[in-house]
Amino acid sequence: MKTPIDIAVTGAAGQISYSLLFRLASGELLGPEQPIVLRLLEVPQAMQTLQGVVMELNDCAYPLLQKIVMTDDPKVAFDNIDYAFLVGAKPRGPGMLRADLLKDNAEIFRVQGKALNEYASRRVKVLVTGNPANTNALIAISNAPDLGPDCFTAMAMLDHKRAIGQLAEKCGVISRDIKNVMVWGNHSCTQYPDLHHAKVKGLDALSLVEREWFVNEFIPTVQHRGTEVIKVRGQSSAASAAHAAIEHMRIWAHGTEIDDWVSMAVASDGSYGIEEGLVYSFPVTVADGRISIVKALDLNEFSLERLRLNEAELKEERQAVKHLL
Ligand code: NAX
Repeated sequence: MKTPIDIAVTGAAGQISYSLLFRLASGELLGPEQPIVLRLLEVPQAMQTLQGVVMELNDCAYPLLQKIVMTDDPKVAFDNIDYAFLVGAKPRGPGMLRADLLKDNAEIFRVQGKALNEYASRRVKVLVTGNPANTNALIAISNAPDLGPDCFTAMAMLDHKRAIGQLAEKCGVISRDIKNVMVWGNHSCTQYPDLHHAKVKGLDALSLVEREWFVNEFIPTVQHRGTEVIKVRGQSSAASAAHAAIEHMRIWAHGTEIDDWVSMAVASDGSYGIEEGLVYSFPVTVADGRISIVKALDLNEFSLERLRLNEAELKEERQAVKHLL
């Protein structure tokens, strides 16, 4: 039997985790041979709900699930972990300003960044899902100097999958027929889902759809998909977000396909003129656990303008939390 691998999930009593935990426990991330320990972090008020979720996990009798740790202490949650799904964050309350939300959540990620720095394995892979995900990841990076930025990412995978879903529907193909879609920038309505390099069954996507559809339907649909799901379902995206989180980590652990890339928010290295250090979604490839930004793609003025808008928005977010960096 292999040595178990420890995976931390924060916000473990929330709705994304209600889908995520059961899929992790069944072995979807690391495969059917790899035992795991789940280390679940919540706030004290949510411990009873979390207890109920743990009862259900136990009731599944998953053969790979070696142990479950429930805690409200980040030190315990992050002890020697190799993977961290940072899902927990405060939702935006009624009348709450975006700046207030940024500040409240920033504090959570300052504390968790410090705890990861001290207690996590030196090769930990951290995925920030809790919003505002890019800036939360930036705060965690700033508070984890011994780990370094390469250990941290924020989630753009749901946006990436939404873009593939929309294009597949439009072209009447299945998702597997689509390659090289990308989503640039911030996980917000400013994000830029880009089809300029996308292929559908090997053909240029933009030769198959009208430019009008790309600009006036595709881009806004992907940008506002989260709001639309809330309107129709009455609750924010949960199962799709959990799926995206697993896909993101699975690809980080096992690599991208040879002829494709995915979108991940990582610390910018200055590529495409995006200020170094900002956590920004780029097209990336992954090999041997290392993420590389896809370089030197041709971008027209239409795309560059949208990339700059995202950069400006992320700089504004950074400004709002600068006391924590
Ligand atoms: P829920 O409100 O259902 O769950 C959040 C959980 O986090 C709660 O149980 C809460 O008690 C817990 N929590 C709060 N502070 C915590 C702390 N300091 N430590 C540990 N746990 C803490 O939200 P859910 O629908 O699960 O969404 C979670 C986060 O994901 C939200 O911030 C949401 O905005 C964000 N999303 C991000 C997406 C992305 O693509 N990056 C897409 C989906 C989702 O909207």
